[in-house]
Amino acid sequence: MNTNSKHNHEYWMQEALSLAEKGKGAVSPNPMVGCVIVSENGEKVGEGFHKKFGEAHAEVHAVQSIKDRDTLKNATVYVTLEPCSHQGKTPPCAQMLAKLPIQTVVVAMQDPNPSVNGKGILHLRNNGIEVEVGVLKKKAEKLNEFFIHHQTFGRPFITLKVAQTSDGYIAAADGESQWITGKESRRMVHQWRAEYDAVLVGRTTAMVDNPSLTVRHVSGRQPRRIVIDGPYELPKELNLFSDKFEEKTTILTWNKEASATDADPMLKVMKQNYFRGEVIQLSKVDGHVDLRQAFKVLGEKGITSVLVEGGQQLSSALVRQGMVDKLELFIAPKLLGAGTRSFINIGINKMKEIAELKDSTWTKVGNDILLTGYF
Ligand code: AOF
Ligand code: ZN
Repeated sequence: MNTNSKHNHEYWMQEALSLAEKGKGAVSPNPMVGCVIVSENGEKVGEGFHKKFGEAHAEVHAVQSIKDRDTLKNATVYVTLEPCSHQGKTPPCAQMLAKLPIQTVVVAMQDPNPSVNGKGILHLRNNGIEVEVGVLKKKAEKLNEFFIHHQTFGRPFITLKVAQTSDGYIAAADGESQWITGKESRRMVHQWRAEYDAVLVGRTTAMVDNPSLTVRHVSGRQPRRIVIDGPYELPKELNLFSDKFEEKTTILTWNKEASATDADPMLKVMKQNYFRGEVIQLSKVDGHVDLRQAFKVLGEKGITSVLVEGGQQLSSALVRQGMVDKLELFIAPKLLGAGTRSFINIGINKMKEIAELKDSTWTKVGNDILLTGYF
């Protein structure tokens, strides 16, 4: 068997990608990484993936899983991300691999992290190891779209999630919106909450829906909950502030009176109500919290992804300012006839200004359909 054929490379890289995915929800802000080691005669002899933030990298687990060290001779290592070259929380993987009697390292994509970014590949090549880059690159990039975005732009990847009726309404005339979609779609959203670093809502949604934004119906870790409250006036009794829930709720405000200390009387009351919050003071632009600054600060705090769950005003502002990366739009086979129309108002009046999503796909979820697309 020709162990280096394109077909084999893709086969083993797919295994490594499937392994990487097992780290979903547990490794952020670091990437999901998987690694498979294939011996000279074409057998898989080792595998591993990055399991938890701050712990051993995928390559280390894969090498540790090898039973017979002799099988490493002239072996091929498949890894979904360029092996690291820096001393971080763990020693550099490229250096570790370069000391093994392996022949080839096949990498799906270069690491966008500035402390690696090609240096891992260079180190392997300088030590006589063949390196092939780009096998299943698109899939690897998709898997780590949050990590790549955060490393490249320093701010989180932003997804806008919307549920609407088939006639385009996001709420009834009386403002009620629970529930437009079916339970399968709602379960999917809870799964996403467990996978995104943070969930964000605007002030009106917090007031009208009083959401908890917690993960239910599925198991998984809780995301950070973020609410924009420019004037810093939301009632302290809202679920976001008062539920006995350990995950922090972050309030983004322009109000200069707000502060993160006990000198802030509102925060003091909220803390008595079990609030484990954080207040981030930002600039005011056109009467609203400076969203660009908000995401920069969140990025600096290690938040790589944000799921925006409403409402219309916040969503429109984000789309207008070009900050939304992905749209997840659920469309239910239901009609509301009159109500709040269109999940965003982005001021497009002419056909020639029409906005078209990229890489769009349609998926059936229960009785709803889900449109996924990129801005
Ligand atoms: C991971 N897991 O399997 C690989 C990573 O903070 P450290 O020391 O864990 O290093 C994190 C960086 O290492 C990460 O941003 C990425 O550039 C590189 N590769 N990271 O957490 C892994 N292979
Ligand atoms: Zn590493």
